[in-house]
Amino acid sequence: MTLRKSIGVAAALLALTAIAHADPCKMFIESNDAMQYNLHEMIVPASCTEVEVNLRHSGQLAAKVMGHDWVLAREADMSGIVTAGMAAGFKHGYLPENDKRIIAATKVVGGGETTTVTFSTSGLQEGIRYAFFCTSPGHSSVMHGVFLFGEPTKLTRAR
Ligand code: CU1
Repeated sequence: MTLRKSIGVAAALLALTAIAHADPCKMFIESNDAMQYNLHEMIVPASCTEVEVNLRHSGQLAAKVMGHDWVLAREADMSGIVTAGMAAGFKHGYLPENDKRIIAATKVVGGGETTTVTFSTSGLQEGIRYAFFCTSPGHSSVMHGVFLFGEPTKLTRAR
């Protein structure tokens, strides 16, 4: 391959990546060895019928030591799910089985790993405060954020 050709291929790949990231129904969130997400708010337009969330662990620590997941629920359900997840343990991805409060969840990943979850927005309502959080024991106090579906201005004041 000539240099010019490889530059052309690289440019085409970059353009493709830009298109993928521009899709508002596809979200990318990172986590690290310092027990952090890189986002504190995620807003999905009401036009999305499906949402794809990609969670990357950019650290190096193993899943058993510093594993992270991405779980979506109503904000009021977060602490209950986290407690039940802790009881379920690592073997079950720190998630209670068949828990209807969980809207979407990824598996737990360790450093260098990526995981994806795709879910329908048919169960989501505008104006409700949802939360995304990590169910690894002790993580949700830091690793959580607000998740909104549709116009943020329609958010009700009440929790
Ligand atoms: Cu975590």
